[in-house]
Formats: sequence, structure tokens, C-alpha cells
Amino acid sequence: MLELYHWEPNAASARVLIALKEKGLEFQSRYVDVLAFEQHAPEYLALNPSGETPVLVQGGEAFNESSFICEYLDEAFPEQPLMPPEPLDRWAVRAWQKYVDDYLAAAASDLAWAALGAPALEARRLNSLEEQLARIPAKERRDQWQAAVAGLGEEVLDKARERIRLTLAKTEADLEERDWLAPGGFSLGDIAVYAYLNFLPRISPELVGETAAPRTLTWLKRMSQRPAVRAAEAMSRTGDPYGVAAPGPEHIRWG
Ligand SMILES: N[C@@H](CCC(=O)N[C@@H](CS)C(=O)NCC(=O)O)C(=O)O
Repeated sequence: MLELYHWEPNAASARVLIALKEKGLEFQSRYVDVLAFEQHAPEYLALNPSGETPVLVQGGEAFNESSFICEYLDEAFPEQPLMPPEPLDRWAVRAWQKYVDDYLAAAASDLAWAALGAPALEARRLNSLEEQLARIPAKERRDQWQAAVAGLGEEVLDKARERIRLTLAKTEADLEERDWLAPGGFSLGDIAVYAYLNFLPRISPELVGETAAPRTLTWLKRMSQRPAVRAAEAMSRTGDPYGVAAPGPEHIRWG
């Protein structure tokens, strides 16, 4: 029996939810409300000491890191593969996943946090916010949350925009030749990039829009029409998974 601890079907949680749905795997959903800081509760930290979602639990073992959870699922359940068979094509998928983990995720999360996450947290009017932040065990993560709550600032957001521009140069080039990012067909690479880039057409249309990134926009639509993506997004509790965001992975560790 698979159990997935996840937040809204966006970013890292979306990657695993979409992979599970693409593969047609049954799982028990355990929703973690990140903006209520449930990921820092002792029971959750026992599963993942870094206090991040998602976490997959199987047979009493807990696994974190969305790239590795997705690859684990693909290897453990080989039906409906999400990795191409050819070694070089598999390299291309892994290169996209690493790019997302080390570079794109933090940038897209910064922009999404500023536009969506910070106002959503504000709307909750938590009177224990300081207390919640003080409970975050790792100093690096605590500092990142504090910086995010204080407001990220134009310098950080400009750096994030530049990273998105460079990402789009890569997606536009890949999509010139084919429908999916890596050679070998639809893969975990598409899922990884979609889960973060899909925040942007709404909040930064000047970056991800018809003029700047036409092929990427068409690909995002193609992705969002996949039945598995729809099924994953239907698990949203807010009803709008790309209308809310968490600070995401910090640059120091991941990019
Ligand atoms: N590298 C991790 C990143 C996970 C991550 O950034 N999770 C965010 C949500 S997208 C989170 O749980 N943030 C809450 C927190 O850090 O307190 C992965 O890919 O699984």
C-alpha cells in the first residue's frame, strides 16, 4: 500500500501525484497543509526531518525528494513507463529533472510565493506565525521562511525572472523538434518542468506567454489536458492548485 503525504497538486507534490496517476497506481492521499505549517509538526518531521512535502510511505519506509520518488515508482512499478528505454534519452530526462531540482524550482517558487503564497498566508491571519516559524528545525529553512514572510525583494525576484528566461530558451528549443521535452516521448522530465512552470502564465505572462514562449505555452496546455494531470489537479483542496504557493526549495541548497 502506497501513501503519499502531499500538499496542493503543484510544484514538488504535483510531480509525484501526476506520476502516480499516469502510472494508474492506487495510493492513500495524506494532505499536509503547508500554509498551516503541518509539515513542521513532530509526526511529520519523523517522516521527513527536512519538513518538506512530498513524502511517499511504503512498507513502513518513508522516501522524500520528488525526482527520486518518481524514479523509484517508475522502477518499482514498470507498467506505463515514464522513462524512455534508450540510455541517452534517459540521460535527457534526468538532466531536465536535475535542472528543475537545482535551478528552476527555486526560481519559479520565489515568483509564485511573492504573487500567490504570501497573500494566501496573510489571508489566514495566523496570530501564531512567529511561533510557527520558530518551530522550523533547520536554521537554513527557518531563515528562508522568515525572508519569504518578510518579502523577497526585487533583487531576488529579478534573479528568478532571469532563470525563467533561460529555462524558456531551453524549453522552446526542445519543443521546436517534438511534442515533449526529452527525446523518447512523454516523461518525468515533462512532469517536473510543468509542475513549476505552470505557475507562470498567470503571474508573469510577459515571461511565459504567446509572444515570449509560444511553444512552451502550447506544451503547458497539452500537459494540462492529460487525464492524469487533470486527475491529480482534481485533488486540490483549494480548487486552484496554481493559485497558491509555498516558498519552495531554497537557493542555497538547491541552486
Ligand atoms: N527538493 C524537494 C523540494 C520539496 C519542496 O520544496 N517542498 C515545498 C512545497 S513545493 C514544501 O514542502 N515547503 C514547505 C516548507 O519548506 O516548510 C522535492 O523535490 O521533493
